[in-house]
Amino acid sequence: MATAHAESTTQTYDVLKYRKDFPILNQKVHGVPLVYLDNAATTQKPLSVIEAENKYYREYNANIHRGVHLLSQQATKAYEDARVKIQKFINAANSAEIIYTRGTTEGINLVAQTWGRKNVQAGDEILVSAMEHHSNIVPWQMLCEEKGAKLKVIPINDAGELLMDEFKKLVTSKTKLVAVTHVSNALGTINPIADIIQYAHSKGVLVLIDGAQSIPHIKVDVQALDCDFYAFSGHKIYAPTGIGVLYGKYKLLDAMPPYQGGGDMIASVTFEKTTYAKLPNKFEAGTPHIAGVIGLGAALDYVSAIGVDRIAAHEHELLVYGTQALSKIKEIRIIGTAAMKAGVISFTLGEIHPHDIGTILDKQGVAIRAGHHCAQPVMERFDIPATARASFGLYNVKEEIDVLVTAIQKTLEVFA
Ligand code: C6P
Repeated sequence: MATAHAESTTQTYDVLKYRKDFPILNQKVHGVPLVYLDNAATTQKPLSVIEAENKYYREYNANIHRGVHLLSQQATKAYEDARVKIQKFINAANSAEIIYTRGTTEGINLVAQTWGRKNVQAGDEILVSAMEHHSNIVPWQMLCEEKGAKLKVIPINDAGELLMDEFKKLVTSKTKLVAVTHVSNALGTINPIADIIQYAHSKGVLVLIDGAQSIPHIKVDVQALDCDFYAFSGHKIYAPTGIGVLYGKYKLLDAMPPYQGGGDMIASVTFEKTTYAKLPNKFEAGTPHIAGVIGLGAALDYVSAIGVDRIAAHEHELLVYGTQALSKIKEIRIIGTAAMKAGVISFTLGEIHPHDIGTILDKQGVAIRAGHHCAQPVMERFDIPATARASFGLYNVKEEIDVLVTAIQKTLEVFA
């Protein structure tokens, strides 16, 4: 099992110091210390993020791009400075390629409804993988239904890895887009997106990457990857909910029609004709989530100060430790055993329903997610209704995995 960035740099990784930055972790639930292992659902927020939002509301709350007054100028500057931080974080060529969205879901819908409606015709094909989150399936299904296009699915093996030979066979002259996740939320698989992008481009096909689960764990360089679109959510990378990013290549975004109409996305409006603003404003209609943007900027500062590669190495240690520990429990079946994995362990426990596992673990202070993880086709592929899922963040420690193991053993006793 490997990660994309598994160099051993953990000697100086002061996890106990980082934990202190997250006040929420220091509490008891049901009378026992909280063990938060639901980071794939959402991550906790460090004080610097909470304080950045708080400072905005306390000191310079104002609408952006509109006011001549000082507070509005300060808010606009913070909002646009964050865009440059994001640009640097993912190494985009131009800050105008960074479009604020509500999250990954909205980013993918934006591409489907604008690029897709303009460029996809009857008989065209869109490729997704069998491990996609519903957010990277349903928008394409909606588009295909509207246009009479076809959605095709790249299959996966029993370990939860993409079948690359099958992928290559599925790319045809009708394929318009490959939309694939970088990291599977249900399996933890890290997909070989550089190879996928290279192959798709050799056939003249664009690629959208769902980066919801990769952004906090893998250093992303959109120019090196050469992806056409990359969508992610702030809340998975220690930022507030309700804010996300769609990266798109300038030329593509510039040629796309707007997504929503309203204030801030126009150059001029008359009843006869409206002209649209330049990028990125063209895609940012209405008053945005200004505080969220500022929080996202603070979160990227926080993560960058630690180093994404060092976080990845730490989480990889947890993944290896956790996989070994859970594998010793004979009733456990780990779903998702790819050679390249991020810090996600999905499992079933004998015949015990994952919701029961989640409930019993919760009583012991352990927060995990149970269900289909908005990836029902993955559950179908493995012939299970649901899994229990433990997922790691930069602040988790091995002792928490020990608590998880004990809590699972207690769950088995309850159902014995
Ligand atoms: N997965 C999970 O518990 P939003 O909701 O827009 O922030 O992210 C959607 C999304 C898209 N793609 C992938 C791979 C994801 O994991 C998610 C969110 C959460 O797994 C909530 S369902």
